[in-house]
Order: sequence, then structure tokens, then C-alpha cells
Amino acid sequence: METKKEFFLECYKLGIIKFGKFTLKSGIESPFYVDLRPLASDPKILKSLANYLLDMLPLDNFDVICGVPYAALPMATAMSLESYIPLIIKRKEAKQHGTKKLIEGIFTKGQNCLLVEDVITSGASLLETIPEIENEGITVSDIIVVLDRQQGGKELLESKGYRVHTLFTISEVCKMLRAEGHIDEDEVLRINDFLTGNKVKFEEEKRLSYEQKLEICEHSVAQKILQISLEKKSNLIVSADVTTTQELLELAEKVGPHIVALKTHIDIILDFDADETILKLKDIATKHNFLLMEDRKFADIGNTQELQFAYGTFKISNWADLVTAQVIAGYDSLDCFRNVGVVAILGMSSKGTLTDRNYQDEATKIAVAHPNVFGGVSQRQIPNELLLFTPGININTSGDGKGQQYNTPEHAFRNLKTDFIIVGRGVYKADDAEMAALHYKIAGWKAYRESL
Ligand code: 5BU
Repeated sequence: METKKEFFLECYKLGIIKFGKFTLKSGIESPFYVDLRPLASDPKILKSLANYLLDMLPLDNFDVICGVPYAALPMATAMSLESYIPLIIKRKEAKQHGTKKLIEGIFTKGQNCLLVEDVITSGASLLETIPEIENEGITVSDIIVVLDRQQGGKELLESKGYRVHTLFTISEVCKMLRAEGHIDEDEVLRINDFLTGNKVKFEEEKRLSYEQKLEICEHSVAQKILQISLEKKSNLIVSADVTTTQELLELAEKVGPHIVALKTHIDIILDFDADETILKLKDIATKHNFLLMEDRKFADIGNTQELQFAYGTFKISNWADLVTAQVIAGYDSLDCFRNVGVVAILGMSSKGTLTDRNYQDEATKIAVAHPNVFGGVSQRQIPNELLLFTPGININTSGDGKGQQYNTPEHAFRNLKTDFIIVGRGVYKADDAEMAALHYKIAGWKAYRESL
């Protein structure tokens, strides 16, 4: 007999597992899809499978064997043929006429049944099937499963007193496929993420409301932006990527009532002047109660960043309430950002960004640990103690032809559990920037409420 791994790889050739993006019955998106039905079409494999399953536990206990319809029916049949344990058949629905029986075949009350299932996910379908067998007076002590998707089903059934024996787990399968080069590291990571994510969801993890975030986010800028958010019923940050002082001030005046912060790239202003540009911008910010977020994306050693932050033409430290910074230079490089809140760049929105999972995980550790950091920019969910800022939001388009990738506010709140959406061209390029800001404000607030 070949090894279990060799056997699995033979099965895999039949196309039983596919990797990509699949929507499950529950509506959840899964990075893999399993269908074991093709196994029944290869008699040699089906026979081997039956023997692998039968070898997993002592058989003297069982009087009958039953497969959960339909995928496990041929498996149970093959196991019956190999072991001489008699087969009973469970119907999917009771017959409309005649006996109305749910279990067919020869059995007597008090017999013990070995139940066979192809794939176990949440355990819900087994929990429906088992009582239907038990109602006939048959006991079910053991369930034998070909593949465990590791989404809580085994634990659930075991908590109800059933013994669950699984031939393969999805983690084990991934390891084998990775070793053979059938899937890449990214896919393995995605699957691991999915498996842990799903378990978390299983325990009903909810996003935190702004009120709850106020309780746990201690940074003064986090407190301020959350309070503004609640006062204005807005989570919108407009990115003012315009190139003259006049355009900047006009835009700030128009969108001011609807935003929590105005995001600037101050170095693109052609006619920057500390008094004309900044003093006036600060006045508008005070009048409409929003913060100034300079998207400087600092990315140097601490000493240089300190100079860039406090000196030069823009003297950012004089006026910005919050700044963005890379964490690429390490923890200490962030020490210089005093009297300001730092939003750390953990992952970017553009196509082909190098901020892969490993980078993001390491960057997130720094962001969580550093007292100057209160938020992160990411296209993924980040820990609750940080506020999440999501750029790349546009309702009307999916990209800009220059690598930017857009999502909707609904996606950002539902899937990423974001706290703030950042919209640039969706607002300042609109015919009526004020109306566009109002529109994004309403859409963002609705999406936030729905994500609670
Ligand atoms: P847009 O016009 O909505 O595409 O502008 C997005 C703004 O957010 C723009 O100023 C970018 O510099 C900024 N941005 C981003 O788009 N993606 C990122 O990952 C980060 C910042 Br970090």
C-alpha cells in the first residue's frame, strides 16, 4: 500500500480541491473549494479510500454503516464491501408515498452505526443527519470523515459526545501540496488566515463602535477624531490632492462641514506660503471642526524624519494634527513625532505593493507597540487598538490606470472593519465637490452602521 501522502496526491489529481476565491453556501468567501465526489469515479481510489477509513478505528463495535448523502454514499458502500459491515441508506428526504421511511435497508433497534461523511465544516449537516438515524432507534457513536476543513465542526460534534475520526485535515493537505509545489506560500498563508479568521467569526467577533473605540484608544488624536466622528456622524476624510493654495482653501471650505479630517500632500502646493496656506487652512479647520492630516509618509531614520517634520519649508509639526509614516526604519524612528498622532502605513492600496503579509504583520507589531501611533493605513483588518484608515475608495470606478485600486465604502466597513475612509478624486474631481463629500459621508456612515 502506498503512503497516506502518496494516496492523497493521487486523489488530488482528480480535482477534489481547488484554490482561488469561492463563495460558500453561508455567503462566506473561502480561498479553497473541496468536492470529494470525483473520488467515487475512480474504483481503485475508492477502494483504497475505503480501506484507509476502515483502518482508522476498531470495527467490532459497528453493526451497520451509513453514508451522509450524497457524496459519502459510495464511500460507505465501498467500506461495507471491504469490511462486510452491512450498509443502511439514509434518504435526503422522506418518501412522499408508501412507508415514508428516512432510513432504508435492514437494521434493528439498538444497533450501533458507523456514520461516514466526506467533508466536515461547521458540523451543521451532521447535526441534522444524526437525529434522523437515532430516531430509528439506531445509535451513532462514531463518525468517520475524509477531510476536516477545520472550521469548528469536529469540536462541535465532540462536545456533543460523538467521536470524530478524520483521515485528512485541510492544514495537513496544504502542507503536502506546498511540499509538492502545487500551491505557493501566499496561498498557504491565505488559507491559514481564513481558518483562523473563521474560528474568530465562529466566536462572533463584532467590530467595535466609535464609542467603544473611545474607551480603548488612548491617544489624544484618536480621542479627538472619534469625537468629531460621533458629532458629525461622519467617517470621511477627503484627500485634497490639489496643487494651489486657492484650490486647497476652496475645497476645505466646501467639504469642511462633512469631514473628520482633510488629508494633504503639502509638498504638491505650488504657491505654498505659511501664512496664506496654513493659517487660512487652520481657520477653516477650526470653523468646520475637522483635523489636518499630512500624508507625508515619512520613511527615513529618526533624525532625518525629525528635521523633515519640524523644519524646512512646510514645518509640518506646527500645524498637522496627524501625519502618516512608514515604519520601515523601525520602532525608534517614530519617537520624533511628538504632539501629533501617527498613522502608520501598514499596507498600501496600489497594485503590486510590496507590503505583503509578512511585512504587514511586522509593521503592525511596531504600530501597536509605539505610543505615538494611534492608527494604520491598510487594506486589511488591523488590531482593534488601532484606528483603521482606508484609502482607495471610489464609488464610480475600480482604478485610475496608474495602479490605484478602488473599493466601495461598503467593502471597507463590511470586510475590513475600517474606521475612516479616505476619498480623493471621488470628491475633488467631482463637478460639485460639496455634494460628492456629502454623498460619501452618508454612504460611509450608513456602511459603518450596517457593519456594527
Ligand atoms: P484617490 O484620488 O482617492 O485615489 O486618492 C487617494 C489618496 O490616498 C492619495 O492622496 C494617495 O496618496 C493616498 N493613499 C492611497 O491612495 N493609497 C495608500 O495606500 C496610501 C495613501 Br498609504
